[in-house]
Amino acid sequence: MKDLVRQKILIHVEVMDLLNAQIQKEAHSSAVYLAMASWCDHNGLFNSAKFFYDQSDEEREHMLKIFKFINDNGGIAYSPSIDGVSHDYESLEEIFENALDQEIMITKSIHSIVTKCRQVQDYTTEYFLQWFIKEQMEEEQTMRKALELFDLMKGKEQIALKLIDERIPSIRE
Ligand code: OFO
Repeated sequence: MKDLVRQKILIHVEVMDLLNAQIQKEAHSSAVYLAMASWCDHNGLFNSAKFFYDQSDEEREHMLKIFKFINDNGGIAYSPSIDGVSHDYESLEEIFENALDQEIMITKSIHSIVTKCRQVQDYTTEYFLQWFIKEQMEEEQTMRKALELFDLMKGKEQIALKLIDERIPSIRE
């Protein structure tokens, strides 16, 4: 019986460890985005708050996707414990910068699991992770787009400043 169960394990044992570590990272991402949503809520930035609440939900979905994949393929998924979530932010821009860093870290992590899959010929997991590769590409793009908005605003501030400066000579009439 034990042998029969063992035959059902499609995931290489080293890859399974990495997938469990990834569960931890996705859960951590979810918690980090929740903290960001809270900061936005408290600062009256309700659209951004919704963005991060949704992002937090998505990360939990990612975590569950991996969790189910492990269990459905004869492995054992471990429920993650979360700590080290900061709530200290100075600005919305800083939040999006952190969010981009978070996504880049997750992308690298997914890629390194794929590398391991190839080394140990775990093609099942490699195939499963293709969805995550695409997802990470999109999520990094989303965060970069948000940061571009800040750059755009900075540009506008500069233009506004120049306009004010140009008008200064005419205010003493
Ligand atoms: Fe889990 O998708 Fe990004 O981090």
